[in-house]
Amino acid sequence: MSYQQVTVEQDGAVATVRMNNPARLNALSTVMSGELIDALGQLNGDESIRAIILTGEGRGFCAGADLSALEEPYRRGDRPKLSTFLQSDTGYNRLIPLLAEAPKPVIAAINGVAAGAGLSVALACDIRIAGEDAPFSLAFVKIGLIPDSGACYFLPRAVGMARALELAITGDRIDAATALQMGLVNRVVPADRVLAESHDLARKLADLPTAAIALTKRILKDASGLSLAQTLELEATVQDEAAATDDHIEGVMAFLEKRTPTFTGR
Ligand code: T3D
Repeated sequence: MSYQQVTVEQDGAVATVRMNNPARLNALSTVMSGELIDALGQLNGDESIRAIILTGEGRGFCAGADLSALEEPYRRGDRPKLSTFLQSDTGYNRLIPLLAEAPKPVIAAINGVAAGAGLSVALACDIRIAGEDAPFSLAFVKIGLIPDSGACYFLPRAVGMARALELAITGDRIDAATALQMGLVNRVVPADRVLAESHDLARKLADLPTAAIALTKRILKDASGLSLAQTLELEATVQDEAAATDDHIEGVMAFLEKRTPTFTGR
């Protein structure tokens, strides 16, 4: 996979996708979002890849939408309909499900600032590991916009409605320690350990039953709006899918035979 603003590296069953426009703190241009969509689409369909890391080049993770693209039309007095972009082939509404609904674990290795849609992108990943000096800002309100790219879905689920509302309507910058304390990120590590820790976790996850991980991701999201009775019913249905995998048989047999299981992801 060869791109202008994204790089993809493979190390065994782990792929690292890197947003690569460091001069703009990896702001999401339409080129970058289109390339992310292409890369993630391919990695999601590649059975040999069993965990994905998303990170940024340089001192930023992602500074949100590339605002420089709006300069020309706004100076001309144009008022582009942003929904047209959001719902386009290179728009965030295509990108976010490729992260959140990937049939394998996705780790955001947050190497630096995550702002606006850059924070939304991190929230769409399954696990967030942040450097201790990484700041976070839901910057949308500072430019008169509402949170998009799934932030309205993921943020209250991560930090609760009261904190989500405060972050969203102030756009205030918070540091990594605060982000950890409120549940916005899973771990904070020294800045020079972000990628190494993300790799260690990705490798561990890649050795686990990938199909069960994919089903777990799906059911936890689907169950969040259901009653207990509906959840129990859904668990029973999805458990049949999990039990039909080779990895379920392997896990049970390995336990009974007192050996280490070898999971294939199928
Ligand atoms: O459909 C749509 O397009 C709408 C969707 C919108 C989704 C959104 O994401 S809205 C929110 C967009 N993002 C922002 O508003 C954040 C803007 N950036 C900042 O507030 C700050 O840059 C940061 C807090 C992220 C980092 O601050 P700092 O002081 O560490 O760095 P800096 O000096 O501001 O930025 C470094 C360079 O990156 C600078 O370029 P220069 O002056 O060195 O040539 C800056 O202009 C550039 N940059 C940073 N963010 C963006 C950007 N360029 C374009 N777009 C950006 N979002």
